[in-house]
Amino acid sequence: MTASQKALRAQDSADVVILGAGPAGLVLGNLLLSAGIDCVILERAAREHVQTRARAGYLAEHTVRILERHGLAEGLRRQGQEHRVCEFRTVHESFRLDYGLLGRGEQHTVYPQHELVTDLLARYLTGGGRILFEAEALAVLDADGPRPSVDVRDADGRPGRWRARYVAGCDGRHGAARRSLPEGTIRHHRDHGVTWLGLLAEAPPSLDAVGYAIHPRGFAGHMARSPEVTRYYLQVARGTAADDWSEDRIWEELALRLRAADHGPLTRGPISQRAVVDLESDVLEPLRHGSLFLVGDAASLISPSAAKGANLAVLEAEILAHALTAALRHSDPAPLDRYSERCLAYIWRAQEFSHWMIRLLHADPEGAGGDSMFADRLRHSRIETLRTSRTQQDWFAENYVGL
Ligand code: RFL
Repeated sequence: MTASQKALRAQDSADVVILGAGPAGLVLGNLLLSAGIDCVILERAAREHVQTRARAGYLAEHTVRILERHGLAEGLRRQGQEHRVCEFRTVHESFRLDYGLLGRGEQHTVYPQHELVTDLLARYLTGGGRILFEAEALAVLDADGPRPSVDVRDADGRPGRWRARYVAGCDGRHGAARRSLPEGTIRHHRDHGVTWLGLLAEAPPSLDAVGYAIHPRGFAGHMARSPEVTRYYLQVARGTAADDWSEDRIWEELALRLRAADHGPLTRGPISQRAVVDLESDVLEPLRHGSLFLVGDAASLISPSAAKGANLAVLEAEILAHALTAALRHSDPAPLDRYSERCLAYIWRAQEFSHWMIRLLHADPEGAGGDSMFADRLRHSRIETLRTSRTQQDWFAENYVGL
């Protein structure tokens, strides 16, 4: 019998059913496992897909501390790279901020998200954790009652049902947890009117810093992922398809916006992945509906401009793990009652900073209303304040790395 066939037995159950094996689901699974809580993870994709999906890379110190606290940081300690400088380039000037010396003196650890996911998964399986791949959650049922359940479908389309005491929706923005929320759940949503072409280049980093180019032709970004791989972003017109740009055109435009002529050439290499990202944010309120809890991207989608999504996912997973342990081990429901409020405070703070970054890096989108020159002047002033004011730099550093 295959793992997914086992999922189809009618009476499968676990105290906590976790939907999704991203950073949120796997951190939660590991923490529950070490607390001796009976849990299972249901993951729609195949294991290979989960372990190779390149996404985030910048982990805040707070995130590293959580992972360390629970013995989950071995890989990132071994292979992660410390980053603490970002460089802003405009057509007028460029300046660097060593945020490791500003604010709280914290820095990022760069460690590709799929490597972290691979580590977390290995650890979960070694500890005896249960996980079903290619098991898609369809709906969470009876979340308001004492015995919720999750309808699933395996890769061959066969249905099954998992019974639970609690369900953790760690299945991202298009998952079943969000679809199962009652009518009237509040979803605060903002489309920032900006689109990025996200690129992974098989090329060493071109700068020893995160690079942010603020250019009349649009934003361009440079972020190291490893000594061999670099992520680049190019702001493109809404509606652009991922394959619309040739590799030559991409490198020329990156070089132009990052002002390679003044600062040195970019190290080119094959573009191995490309994706179009419309910058959008949303927050669901509340993050709890009866026995169903939203975690990570399922709780709040945050534009990647400030690299907060995976960091929030890990933080929320730890908060929920403690709360579920208190409820299931010590019959103390109070931390679960506080889960939504606690997490929303972090989420809104991260959203606010991410919004500030978007307005720093991009011109006002067309149709935003008002005088676009006015918005441009404001943006110029914002950059100047960041360049010249130590107070503003401290604020930036604290929010850039912190949560
Ligand atoms: P994930 O990682 O999306 O995992 C959700 C999992 O759920 C599965 N799933 C289902 N499983 C069962 N049934 C269903 N119905 C299901 N529907 C979905 C999926 O297959 C998947 O395995 O969510 P999670 O765990 O909440 O983690 C969130 C982070 O992945 C995300 O916030 C970050 O990647 C955002 N982000 C970044 N965050 C950072 O903190 N630092 C960064 O440097 C950073 N860079 C980025 C990013 C996101 C990016 N994209 C995707 C726009 C760069 C990019 C390009």
